[in-house]
Amino acid sequence: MRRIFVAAFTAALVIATPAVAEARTAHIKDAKGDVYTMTGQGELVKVGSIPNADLRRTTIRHRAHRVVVIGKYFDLRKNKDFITYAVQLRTNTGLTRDILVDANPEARRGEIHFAGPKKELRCKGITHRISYRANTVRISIPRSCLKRPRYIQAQVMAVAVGDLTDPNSSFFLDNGMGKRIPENEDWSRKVRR
Ligand SMILES: [Ca+2]
Repeated sequence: MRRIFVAAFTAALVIATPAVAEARTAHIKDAKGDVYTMTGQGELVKVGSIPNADLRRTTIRHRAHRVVVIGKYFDLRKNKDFITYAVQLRTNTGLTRDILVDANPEARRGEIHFAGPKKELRCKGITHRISYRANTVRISIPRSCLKRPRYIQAQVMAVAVGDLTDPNSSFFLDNGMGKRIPENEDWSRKVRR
């Protein structure tokens, strides 16, 4: 039922904003304080604003040769957390790719992973950059790795896991799509080339 409602709502938005759907850049704002954690019973509970988890904004640019995604956090810092910025892209042909940037105390500059539905794939020329000063994670993907799509759509999520040596450590997640529920699976609007 929820899915049907979400689909209907998304369709209504698309109809209401035809001009905007043509843009080559999308900005997705996300609220402050909408970070969730999971209890021992597997229940998701909202915990407010947590460093390294609370997303503020995502910018998606569809350029001539590259797709650039910039995730901005409210507070990205070098503490003991293991952090992941996760982007899923979908193209007009139905191709989906997962792009993950992982960073931790041993690897502050982070590592990037590019994967299809079943396994990690090679993407020559993919780059990433984490700026703890600007609170951003920037990902740049050659369009050739996405089979030169006409348009792309994105979903974004941030995950932070606390000090792994601490048995009471928890994990935090924020869905960056601007809805106050972590289970949100809405895609961004189409960002065309
Ligand atoms: Ca947020």
